[in-house]
Amino acid sequence: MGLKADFSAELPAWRERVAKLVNESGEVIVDQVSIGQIYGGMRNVKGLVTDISYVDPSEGIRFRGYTIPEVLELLPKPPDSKMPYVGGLYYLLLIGKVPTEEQALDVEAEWKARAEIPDFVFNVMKSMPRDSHPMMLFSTAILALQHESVFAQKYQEGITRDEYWQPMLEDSLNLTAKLPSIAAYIYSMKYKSGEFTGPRNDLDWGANFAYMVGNSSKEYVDLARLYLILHSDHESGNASAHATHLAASTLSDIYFALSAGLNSLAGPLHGLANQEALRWLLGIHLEFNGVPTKEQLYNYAWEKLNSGQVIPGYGHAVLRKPDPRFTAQFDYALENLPEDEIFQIARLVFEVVPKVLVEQGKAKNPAPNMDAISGTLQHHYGIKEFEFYTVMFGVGRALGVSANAIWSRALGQPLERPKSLTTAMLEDIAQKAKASA
Ligand code: NMX
Ligand code: MLT
Repeated sequence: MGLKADFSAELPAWRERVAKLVNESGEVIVDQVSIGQIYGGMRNVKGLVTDISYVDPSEGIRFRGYTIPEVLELLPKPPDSKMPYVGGLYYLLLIGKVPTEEQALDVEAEWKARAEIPDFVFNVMKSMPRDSHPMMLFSTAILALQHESVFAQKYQEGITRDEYWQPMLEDSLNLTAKLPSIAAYIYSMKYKSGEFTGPRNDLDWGANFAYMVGNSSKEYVDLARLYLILHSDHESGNASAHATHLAASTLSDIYFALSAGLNSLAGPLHGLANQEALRWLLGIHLEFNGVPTKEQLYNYAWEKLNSGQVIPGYGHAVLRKPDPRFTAQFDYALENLPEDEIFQIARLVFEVVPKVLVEQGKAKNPAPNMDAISGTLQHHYGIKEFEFYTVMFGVGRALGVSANAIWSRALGQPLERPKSLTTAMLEDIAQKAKASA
């Protein structure tokens, strides 16, 4: 397998680099932590490392050093397509280099060869109540697949620590190969006829997702590729990446770890915000019987804030400017669906809501994140069942968190176990600090 050989080739230099850094500079202080940060969700505490992506507060995400426009420009694209192969993105995340077309197609071929899903996974999903949340079905299906884990089996057989990354890569390819089908099955079972069309061998991973959820138009296939790429990674501290990393740090396999990550993606302050954002836009459409005026929207936003609600899709724990993942989707909508009324509302919200949030003076970032717009595009192309959107986010996010999990194994990252204190201890520290000030 080309991907495995390319990963093997990268590894020795990385192992040497990390060992040198830790051996020579292990005592160097990187950050301090305040009582406010301990009680405040550890915001901006620098305690994690990844080389796969980095979020600059003003600029947004870079994947392996490349901005979103650069990624979309540089990755190989299928013939007549505006958006790249998602397999190429996975290669970039894993290997750190922009793939050739052959390397991107190699990942796509690996996924095709591993896409078949055992029947028991479908049976588990079928046995759940029909009104189950799609994220529960998605996470459960992934957990059921743990039965197939190569890592769990090899660990029992006693492989060495240096080899751990190999079955982790194997499991990650096996799992990511199946995700578009699992997601599309959930979509079909919950919202459509239930007659599931499996993947086609002549389509790439992103195009197959579009095909299986029932829209193979050129525009939607490109949007599906864009969506899956944009949602893949957002450095290591976001809740789904961190939860996946924490679970995997116990040497549990990627099935257990991704399921844990997805369970945290399912909260409204994280991935579920995408369904909430569309719900909020549709609510505005209903309330005003179309697109409101600026003034109506301004008052509406204030009403929501005054009733204690957050405005979904706005604000961010790290970003302090509009999210470039928002911008990429906004530009796609401007080009392809400027007349869509829900998009026009999303556009108006983008003009009005940051001003309202600034006036309220609470949110540190009044700008939109990617969830503010992602559902609007899906809704336009017929994926209207917004409870499903977080599953789509999860299909993309699996790429980033699994790439990180493979690298964590390869670099021998240990069990994650930070220290906690009691409130009395913190009060004591605070008192001593006051006394010595
Ligand atoms: N609407 C209303 N209030 C907000 C918003 C918002 N969009 N964003 C932040 N605030 C409030 C926040 O609730 C907090 O209030 P309080 O002091 O009463 O607890 C205050 O502003 C300060 O919060 P920040 O420090 O700016 O934000 P934090 O880092 O704590 O949280 C989010 C970040 C993303 C959770 C927050 O901005 C939010 O709840 N946004 C809406 C939900 C959302 O879009 N989530 C998706 C994030 C991206 N993703 O995909 O995961
Ligand atoms: C993400 O993509 O995970 C979100 O933007 C949340 C985050 O980075 O904290």
